Order: sequence, then C-alpha cells, then structure tokens
Amino acid sequence: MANRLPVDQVTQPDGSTAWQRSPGGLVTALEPFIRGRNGAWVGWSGAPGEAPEPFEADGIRLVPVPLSAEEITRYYEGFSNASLWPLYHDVVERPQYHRSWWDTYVSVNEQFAARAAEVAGRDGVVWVHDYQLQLVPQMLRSLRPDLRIGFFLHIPFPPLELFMQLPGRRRIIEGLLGADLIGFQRPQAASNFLHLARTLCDLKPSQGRVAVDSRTVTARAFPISIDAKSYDELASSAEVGERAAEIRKELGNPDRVILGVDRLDYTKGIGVRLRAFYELLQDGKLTAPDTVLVQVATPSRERVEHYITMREEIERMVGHINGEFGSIAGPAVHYLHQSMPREELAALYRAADVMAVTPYRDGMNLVAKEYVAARGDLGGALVLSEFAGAAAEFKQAYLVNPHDINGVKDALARALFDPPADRKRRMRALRRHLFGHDLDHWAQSFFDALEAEASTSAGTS
Ligand code: GDG
Repeated sequence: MANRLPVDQVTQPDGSTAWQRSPGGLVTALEPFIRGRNGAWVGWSGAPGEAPEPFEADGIRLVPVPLSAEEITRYYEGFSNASLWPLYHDVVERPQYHRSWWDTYVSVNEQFAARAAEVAGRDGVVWVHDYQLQLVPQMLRSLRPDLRIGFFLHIPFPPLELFMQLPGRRRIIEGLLGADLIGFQRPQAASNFLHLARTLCDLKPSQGRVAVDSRTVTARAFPISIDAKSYDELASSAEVGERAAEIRKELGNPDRVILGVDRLDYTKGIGVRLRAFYELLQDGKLTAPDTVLVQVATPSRERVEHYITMREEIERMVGHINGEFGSIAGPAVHYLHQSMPREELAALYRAADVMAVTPYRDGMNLVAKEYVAARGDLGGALVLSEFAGAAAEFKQAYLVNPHDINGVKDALARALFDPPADRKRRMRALRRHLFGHDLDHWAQSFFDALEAEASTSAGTS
C-alpha cells in the first residue's frame, strides 16, 4: 500500500485514456515479491473522482482508492504535505495545522485500510508505505487481526521536541504501533519513534522492541537503496556515453560541471548550493563559463503554498547569478524546471565532475546513490549533506553541513580540485558500499525481518 499507485493515466493519440507504469524504482524492486505472492498494490490513481475497478498493469494487480478533490486538498496537499512533511524535516518551513486536514487524513486512512482489508488474503502480509498512511497499520489490524503488517517510512522521523507539536500526535504513534515491524531510513529515527512510544503511550521499549497488548512491535533502520546494477548498465551504455559528451559540448565545453538534481522542494537545499557557487565566483575561486552549475529542479507539489514561494526565490537567485556572472557565451547556472527521461538524467550524471546534494534534511536521497551507480568510470565526486540518510552509508563522500556556507564552498572546491587519484579512491569506496546494499537487499531484508517478527510474536503470545 502506498499513497500512489505505480501508474499514471495518459491520453492516447485517439483521445482515449490508458494506464502507463510510472518508472519508479520502488515498484520494480517490489514486483518480484508482489508477483511471487499473488499480491496487489493498493493506492490512489493520481486523479480526483471515482476510482476505476481493480485492473492489471504489466502483470501487477492494482487496486485504486478513490479520492475527491476536497480529500486531495486536505489529506494530501494539506495534512501530508503542509503539516507532516515540514514537521518531519526539522521544521525547515513552518508546518500548518488545520482541524479539517487532520479529520480528512483520518477518514482517508480509513478508506485505505478498508480497501486493503477487502483484498488481502487470509494470513497475508501487508506492507504499508510512508507518511500519508501512518494510521493504516492500527486500522487494518482492527479489521483484520490475521494479517502480518509492515510499515516503512521514507522520510525522516523527528525527535520528541518537534513531534510534540503535532495535533493528533498520539494517534499517529498508536497508528504505527499497529504494525509488527516499522522500518525507518536511519537508526536515529527508530529511536526517536520508540522514545515517543514511551512518552505518549506509556509503553516500555527495550532494545528496539516494544510490547503492545499481546504483541511485540519492532522498530529498526532499513536504509533504502536503488537498483545499482541496472543503473550502472544504463549509464555505461554507448548511447548514454555519447549523450554525456554531447551535453558537455552543448554547455560550451566547460572545464568543470557541477550538477544538482532534485524535486523542487525546500528541504533539498537548492539555495545552499546556488549561494556557495555564487560566492566562489565572487571570490574568484571559480570563473564562469569555465565552470557551470546545471540544476535540474523537477516540478513538484505546485499547488502547495510553500512550494510556490520557494520557486520564486530560487528563480530570483538564478537570475541574479546569471546577471552578474553569465556572458553572451552562456549562463553560469543552467536551470531546468522540468522533468526529464531517465536516460537524460543518467547522461547528466555521467557528464558532471561534481554532484552537489545539499538537503537540510532528507530521508535517504536516491539521487546521491544514482550518481555513484552511474560512475562506473570512477570519475566524478559527490558532495553530500550530513543531513541526508545517505550520509550514514557514504562516509567517503565530501560530507558537508548545509547550514555552513563556508563549509559547503570548501567542500565544492575540494571536490572540484582534489587530485584525480583521491577522487577515484573515494568513488571506488562509495561504489563498493552501494553494490553490496542495493534495492533488492533492502526489500529482502525487510520481508525477512517481518517474517521473523511474526514467528517470534506468534511464539510469545
Ligand atoms: C523520498 C524521500 C528518499 C528526479 N527528477 C527526475 C527524476 N527524479 C528521480 C531521481 C530519484 C527520485 O526522483 C528522487 O528521489 P530522492 O530520494 O532524491 O527524493 P524524494 O522524491 O524526496 O523521495 C527521500 C526517497 O523517498 C526513497 O525512500 O530517498 O529521502 O524524500 O530517483 O532520479 N527522474 C526522472 N526525471 C527527472 O526529471 N526520470
């Protein structure tokens, strides 16, 4: 179960509509598990109004949950993306709370739970994903006590000091405790959760586990990953290699290319790297267009207020830098507010000397992992925020504190100018870690742990 089904509705040339699989890594990773168990995917279709009947797409049974326009505004854009999202990301923006948003979050979670309760087989396994559905585990358990329930949170889980501001805070913790296994990106998130279970629900967690009624619930880290092998293959293909060379040519054959790829989101610290790049140009440590910054900012949540203002700020900054440091020969910052095909992204990774990933807070950050997977040539260097989940694994990246602009400038300069042998050594170490911890490893270890939990709980109850 996830907020979204892994499909998008597309309009055909003849005007009729059809479903097309969205290219996300998650569905590819889970596909073998879903198929192998005769499973289904429960989620929202992405459009308001009535839901189509369950259907098959590329061999996976999809079970749509309908959402009205008002539910989308309150549950999805409101409580999920304007209350929970900023709160869980260290209050980078001030969360907004409205009672009507919370009420709709509860009722939509009820609809999801009811739909899953109808379709799950007897003694089946249900894996619930992400912050939009945190009440589902408990709701589903009360409808279907025979099920084994896992939950995975893709974004950070905040410390007690921040979480306590959430109206509905206790319901959320109780909701999650309906699962047998709760997975987080980082160990700190699991311990934040257990601390809250103690404070808000008067429970006694110990060593990553907590007894609830006659059950045991486990909370642990399962850092998500990517399909490293297939990304590596894609990025080292002749087509992508040619396109990477062409990109550098189109950029005017600069000496150095810095790249950022993010959803246009205030958590991603796009402004941080623009600021650092700007100051390096001002200091004369870099010159444009010998060095350029390419920033892909994929459109995201465009109806949510915070996103509208942040887009204006970023675009003003890009204009400012280009006004000052661009030339007739070309801009200093190439800013692309658009979504692009996977192949083009892989070519950009391959064309970039430095990848700048500077979020203020991020559950994991798959872009960092994709960049490493794409650099089978051992070229390139990764500048990575300590506040991204990926930093816990990628110790050999150029790690930075995104709140410290001087530190970011310094890391960018080192990543650009360190001797090639040092950069290579770092990239080799990053790749070694990544290939030993890919997406399949993540999904398999979660399922294994869920099965182990269920048998332990069955033994103790
Ligand atoms: C959440 C958490 C966690 C981006 N632009 C384009 C494009 N992308 C793809 C990237 C990457 C994905 O989108 C973004 O993943 P991230 O992990 O960087 O960030 P979120 O979207 O915020 O994801 C995050 C993740 O869940 C998984 O648990 O890591 O912390 O916030 O795969 O390549 N893909 C294409 N065109 C684009 O223009 N094709």
